[in-house]
This record gives sequence, C-alpha cells and structure tokens, in this order.
Amino acid sequence: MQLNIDQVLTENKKFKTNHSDNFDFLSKQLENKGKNVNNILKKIADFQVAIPSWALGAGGTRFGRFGFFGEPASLEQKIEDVGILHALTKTAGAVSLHIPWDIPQDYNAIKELAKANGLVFDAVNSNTFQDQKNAKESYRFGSLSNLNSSVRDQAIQHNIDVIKIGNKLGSKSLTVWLADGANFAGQRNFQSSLIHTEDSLKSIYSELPEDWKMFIEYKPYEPNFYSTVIQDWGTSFMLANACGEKAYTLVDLGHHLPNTNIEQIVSTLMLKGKLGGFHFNDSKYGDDDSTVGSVKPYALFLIFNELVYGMANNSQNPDLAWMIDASHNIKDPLEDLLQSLEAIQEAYAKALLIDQEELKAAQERNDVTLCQEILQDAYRTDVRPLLAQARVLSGGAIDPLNSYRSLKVRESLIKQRGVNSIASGL
Ligand code: PSV
Ligand code: MN
Ligand code: MN
Repeated sequence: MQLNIDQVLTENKKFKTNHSDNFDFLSKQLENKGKNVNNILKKIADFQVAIPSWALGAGGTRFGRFGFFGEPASLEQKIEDVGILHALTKTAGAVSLHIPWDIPQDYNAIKELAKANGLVFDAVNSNTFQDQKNAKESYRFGSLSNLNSSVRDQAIQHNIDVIKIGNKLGSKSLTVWLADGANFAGQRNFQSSLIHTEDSLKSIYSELPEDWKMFIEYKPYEPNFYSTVIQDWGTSFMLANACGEKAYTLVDLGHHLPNTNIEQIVSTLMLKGKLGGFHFNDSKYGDDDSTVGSVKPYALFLIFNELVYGMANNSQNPDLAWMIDASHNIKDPLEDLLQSLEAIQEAYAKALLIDQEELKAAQERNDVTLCQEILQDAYRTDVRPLLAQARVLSGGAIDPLNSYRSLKVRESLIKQRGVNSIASGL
C-alpha cells in the first residue's frame, strides 16, 4: 500500500484554516523576537530520521508478545510501511535493516521499491545476540567477546556479510550492538572479554569500505543482568578510538542508567568528533522502548540543545545518523512512530529557538537565572505550527496522526495482509 500525495492534500484541506491561523500567529511572535522563520523551517524539513525495520511490528517482552494486526510480514511490506510514514511526515526518509531478518531476495527490486517510496537505506545492523538457524556456533556465552575463537570468527564473518549486504543497497554504515556480557558475578574475566571484543571489532573495521562508518552502541545491562562488555559511552569511545577514524560511538537514549546526564555525553563526544549516530526512544526506568518524548521531554530538549550547538560548532564531528529505536507491545506501531517523529521534530525545533549568542553572553556573565530563562523560554514555545508548516512545504500532512486515522491506513493494511501477519523483530 502506498499513500499518494492527492490523498494527503485532500486531508490537509480540513486543517488548512486552523493551521494558517496558528502558523501566522507563531511566525509573527518569532519574527518579533528576531528569529528567521524560513531558516528554521528549512532545518526542520531537512531533518530526516531513519525508521528501523523492527519497529514496524509489535515488540514483545520476555513475558509475551501481543501481536498487532496487519503487521508487515516481508521486507517489501516493511518498506511500504516506512513509505506511509514518510508520505505523511516527510521526515522519515530512510530505513534501517537488521540482518538476517531483512535479507533482500532481489536487490534491484528492493532498491526500486525504496526509491518509489522516497527512501534511502540507513545503517545496517548485525545480529549476534541470537543463534541463527543452522549456525555452527552458539552465542550463548557471547559473540565478539567469546572465549572460543571459532565463535568470534563466526560473529566477525557475520558482520562482514552484513557490510556486503548493506553495500549492495547503498548503505554507508554498520551499527554493532552487542548483547555480550555476564549474568553472574565471576562468570567472565572482564579484561579478556574486552580484549577479545576490541580485536574482533578491529577485524570487522578492517573490512569496512572507505566511505563507510562503524557505529558502536553501548548499553549498561539487558539481556545480561550483571555486566555488559560495552557498558557505557567511555567503553564505546575507547573501542572506536582503537579501531580508527571511521569508527564512532552511537548513543541510544534508552541505554543509560536512570538520571544519567545524556546531554553532557553528547557534548563531550561531539567535541572529540566521535559521535556517529543516535537512537531515539524514551524510558522511565531502564527501558528503551517508550515513545520518544513521552516521559522526559525536557531532557530530550536539553540533549537537542547540545546537538544543535555541536552541529554548529564542532566541524570535527561528522553528520549524525538519526534513527528511532523503539518497539511496542500494545500500540499500533505506525501510530507510535508518528508520535515519535513529532516529538523529535518538536525538541529539535525548540532547540533551534535558543539564542546561542545570548546564552553564551549570559554564561560569561554568570547570570545563572538568565541562562535558565533562555532555555525555558524556547522550551515553552508551542512549535507545532512550525512542524506542520515544514511538512506542508514538503508535501506532507498538516496533522499526520489524524490523517493516518481518517485515511484508515491500518484498516487497509489489515485487509491486504490479514489479521495475523507477524513481523520479525525485537
Ligand atoms: C537492544 O537494546 C537494541 O534495542 C539495541 O538498541 C539495538 O540498536 C537494537 O536492539 C537493534 O539490534
Ligand atoms: Mn539501539
Ligand atoms: Mn536498545
């Protein structure tokens, strides 16, 4: 199923007057404050976030999985789903595949389909956290960090195969997330785990094409509940440095212990030119699957403040790879992704409103109150008319979620795919 522009434009008629009133009011306010609204709109429109193939079906927990209806059962259907998100929002112009879940049968056909939906292929993700059918070795006790060199070799080869698959699709990066670690104290020697991981990552890195990047994700716990080999940004940063200049740290918002100052991590990594990618989600305790911005929107805004500062001031850091990384158990996944995309754009737009010069001057005068006011003034601005206007200018929907429902997208997907189709994923 593909949404066409006429359906979106017809939908927009319903919201047009209200939207114009809201946008005119806000742009006047912003221009009175000296903001260049057109520049902001362009930045919002240019901000594209990749959708991971595994977010399109209902996720699950170790206690169970409640399937959602009309889930995409093939790579083709996953691409169509991302196409629907992009047609509505114009901000989801990329898809991120997970191998071996998403191995294309016909590369040309898949590339054509992506192109027809306005999508490119973002980072490819390897999977050494599950044993694959007919695999010779098991990852039960780790993959790249395993004590047994045959297991490590299998995991290294898998990552190299993933690079080759991504290369045929036009991807330019590999994301490595390792589940490796220990469930019990004393189970593994920390140092040998780290040494093996570093050596394995270097072997993968040596096979990276010249114009590719490798992103190294970190996570403090889960599925291992005592220790994870790449547990924090420091470990990831160290490994990225050991591999070389094409290796970077990837920050996944849900991969931090409660109350971690993520904005400071972002800032440090950008200063060192080593922040490569970003996975958006939200979390209340230690989860990594809540809708972006649904629990700690102010924290997300503070993170975006550092990202915006870094993008303007840290030319040593490359362009970032943005992706949503969340998979839900009970919501319509496409509705959840629409909400997440809106929350990301909202935090970004608010951060763009911060007057960085004024903030710097207030910091230099140690005017603590004013520093806080500058941030909060930007945060308290309702920027949603800006997001809607950026979408209108790009041919998207004024109100994506509303139109998704009134165009009965899920109902059509169920009709086509059936109630019980199941997507592969986390
Ligand atoms: C597991 O925590 C995880 O959510 C990581 O964040 C990866 O990016 C993702 O799965 C896909 O492997
Ligand atoms: Mn992630
Ligand atoms: Mn995660």
